[in-house]
Amino acid sequence: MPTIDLRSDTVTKPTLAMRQAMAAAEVGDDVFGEDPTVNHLQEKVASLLGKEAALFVPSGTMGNQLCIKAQTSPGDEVICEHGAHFLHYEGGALGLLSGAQPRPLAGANGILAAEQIEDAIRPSIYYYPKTRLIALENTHNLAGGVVYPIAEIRRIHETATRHDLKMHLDGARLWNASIASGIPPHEYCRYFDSVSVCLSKGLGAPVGSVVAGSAGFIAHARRLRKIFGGGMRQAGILAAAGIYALDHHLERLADDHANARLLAEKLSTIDGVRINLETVQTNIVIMDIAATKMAPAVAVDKLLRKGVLVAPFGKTTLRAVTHLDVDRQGIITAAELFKSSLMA
Ligand code: TLP
Repeated sequence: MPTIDLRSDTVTKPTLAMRQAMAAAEVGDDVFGEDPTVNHLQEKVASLLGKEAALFVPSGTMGNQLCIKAQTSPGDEVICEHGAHFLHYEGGALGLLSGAQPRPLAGANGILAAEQIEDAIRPSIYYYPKTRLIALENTHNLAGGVVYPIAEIRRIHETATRHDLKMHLDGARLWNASIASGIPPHEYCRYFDSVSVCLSKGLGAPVGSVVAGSAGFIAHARRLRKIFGGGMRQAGILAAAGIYALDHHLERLADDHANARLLAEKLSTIDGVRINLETVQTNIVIMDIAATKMAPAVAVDKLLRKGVLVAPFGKTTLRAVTHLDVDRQGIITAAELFKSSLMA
């Protein structure tokens, strides 16, 4: 029986060549700033994102939370889209770690318009929370991997500048956005004060994210990383995987996008499955199976028995994510197994 794991692009295993790069990595104590491979990764990512400095962190969650903590005070408000990852999948860390509160707004397929943000900015009257930060997500996970249009980011940035607000980008899948749109990562990042990108999603590294910003911001983030328990020692072994991933797995994200498109097109022909093909722009496919009358947990179980792993993603929806460890043939097989599972 095949195992086709489409639960997330986080499930990839390091390739042999990646493991060899990890084994050969020069290391040092990174809490002392002495790991040459970590330093190399940080310089490489800072340069790709067009920022002064960068910091290697254990996860995308820590990346987001460090960036938010560094730029807010307790009682501040963070404007975000209502499906933002940090609202739903980071354990309530915004309130717990930063004492800030979210101001979630409903976007169109995850995309907020500058006017919506402008309307949500608090007047400076003493009893209001202080609007401090605008946090965007590119690609937008819950919306189905949607790429943020750069023209809208530019308009949002104009609004932020007019109101003296900071901008944070959850760029866990910024690499996918860049490959899909042809817009280099640094072009997106110029509008943000802080950016968090992941190495362990589509890029296929086993662990790790990187935050980037000004040198002053990164010095602050380094202190917060230690406080959050994220100071790592001979982390060059992990950073080497990230360097390898950036050198070898970036361009191939286009294959994942083509596979997601193929999967979405095949699945949308199944009776009772509804997919908004407009949102299938990168490596994520979200499908609504309400009309099959099958609960997502039941569908997940049926598929599991046939060797296809997908994630329940809402009351009536499932999510499938394409990645390095699933090829085109795997997608074709998965689509057939979906058909027999959901129609039976
Ligand atoms: N997303 C995971 C789950 O948590 C849902 C996934 O499988 O997609 N930002 C975004 C946009 C993310 O999608 C994720 C992970 C994170 C941040 C957090 O990254 P990690 O898991 O490294 O903490």
